[in-house]
Amino acid sequence: MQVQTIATSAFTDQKPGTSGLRKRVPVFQQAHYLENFVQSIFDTIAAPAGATLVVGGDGRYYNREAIQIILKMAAANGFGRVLVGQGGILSTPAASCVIRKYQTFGGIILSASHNPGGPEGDFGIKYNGNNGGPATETVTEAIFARSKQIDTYRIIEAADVALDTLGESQLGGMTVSIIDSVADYAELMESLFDFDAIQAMLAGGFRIKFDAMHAVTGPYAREILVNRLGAPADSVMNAVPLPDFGNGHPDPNLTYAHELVEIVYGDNAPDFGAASDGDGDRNMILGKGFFVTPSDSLALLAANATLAPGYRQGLAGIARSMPTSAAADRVAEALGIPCYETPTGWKFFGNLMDAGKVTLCGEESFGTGSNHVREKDGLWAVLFWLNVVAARKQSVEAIVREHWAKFGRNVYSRHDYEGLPTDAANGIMVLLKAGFATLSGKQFGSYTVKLADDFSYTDPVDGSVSTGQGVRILFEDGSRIVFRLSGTGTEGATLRIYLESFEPDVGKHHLDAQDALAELIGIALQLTELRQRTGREAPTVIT
Ligand code: VG1
Ligand code: CO
Repeated sequence: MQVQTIATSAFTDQKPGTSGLRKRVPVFQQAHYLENFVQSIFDTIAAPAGATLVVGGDGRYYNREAIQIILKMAAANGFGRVLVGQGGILSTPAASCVIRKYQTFGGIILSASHNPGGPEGDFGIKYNGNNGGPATETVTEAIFARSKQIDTYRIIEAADVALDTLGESQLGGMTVSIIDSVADYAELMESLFDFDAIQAMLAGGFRIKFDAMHAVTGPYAREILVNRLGAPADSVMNAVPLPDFGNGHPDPNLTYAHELVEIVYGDNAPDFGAASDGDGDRNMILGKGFFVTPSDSLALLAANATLAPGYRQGLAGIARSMPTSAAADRVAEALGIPCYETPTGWKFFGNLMDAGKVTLCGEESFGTGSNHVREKDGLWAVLFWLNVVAARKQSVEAIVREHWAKFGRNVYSRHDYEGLPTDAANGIMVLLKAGFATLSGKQFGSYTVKLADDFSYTDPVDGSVSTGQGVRILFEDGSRIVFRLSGTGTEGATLRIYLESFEPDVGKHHLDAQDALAELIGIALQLTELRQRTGREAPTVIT
């Protein structure tokens, strides 16, 4: 085996964001760019010689090229074996599943999630540890620090590996195992949910539509929903993963999944609709003409968890990201279990799950998951919902309305302003923080500010502290406005405004969230001087 040590110079911008390093494809295609980051990962994790790694991605443009580079670098860095999803495909939750099942040292996931793909789109890479979860902030900071100092990387000279053929081959002194991308994950799903009940429901005429958005979940949805559960083949749409996602934006929300939304809000709508994102970790759940807010979805799955065989013994606790609504907190209280509030990003849930403190986790950004893996999991949420609907024999809408009647409704919405000039966005955050000292006690219409701060989190397991995790304006009546800048974008800045109020009155539960939150929306615009500073009249995306 010919190991080459290649001289390189460091890039200064390889700082992982909310979920790994994400850049435009041409940035990753620069000479040494990917190699530097991969070597920085290997230098940081210091795997013992002969260790096993998992590698796979969401199939976007540059996935295969990147995998060839990573394999040759893994061989040069002393790994003994790499498990690769067939064709280079592994959804993010499937990668987590494989890392855990085969007890590997860790894994590298190639994805920019919901960001557009193609030669001019985005690419991304992240490292997950042996628990199957995204590296903690301590590790990603160390990788970043290393990337700023790196001056050589190691790679072997070898022919490309055939990624499409199942089986083993040798690369230098390392074994490459091409594994079925779907089988291990599908088996895990079958162990958690009542497939017989779902199958019977589907056979009885319950109609579903799942939109894979031309992204990674197509093969997974086909195998699970069609082959194993017996749904008609046309229940899965846009099921072939494409390197450019069909020029779409594989983000399952009311804006970008409009094709599905038109179907479930149209004539002869199916009983259940769902979609997932580029890398398969997000989910959107729809009933006939009805949208389930992700925060409500988490609360609802928690309240109904024992209907699913994998959760029959109950939940240890729940965790939600700070901007996610407090609907789950109400369920946790009723169940007498703890509820943790973490910063945005799945990497903060790992320690809590590893320590057995929580079973379910969720984010308002269409992310829900549990301790079955250490990533959020789109199809898992879909199957969980189907299991709940099959057990309760009610419509999605009826289940949500009953939940609100019992617990009250946390009215919730997120307004995203995408593609803002970075200066303008930073200026808004500075303005908000400058107001902290004087905001408390201040009256805005019918709302009085109780507290304004920048959220920081102390991990209850390892004591690590993460600061600067979002500006919170908390009002006396429990309503909130949260402001954050996105850490996953690659162009300009995205300002996210999260709005929440609580409505105990069933008579008002039918109200549209935008109407119910109108006054808070006005306060958010006033506090940020958004229109004056950005010239924007309306958000890019409302969820
Ligand atoms: C967004 C979401 C966050 C999620 C992250 C990764 O981050 O808000 O909740 O964990 O994407 O999801 P940000 O920093 O842009 O707000 V995924 O599906 O991209 O892996
Ligand atoms: Co994703």
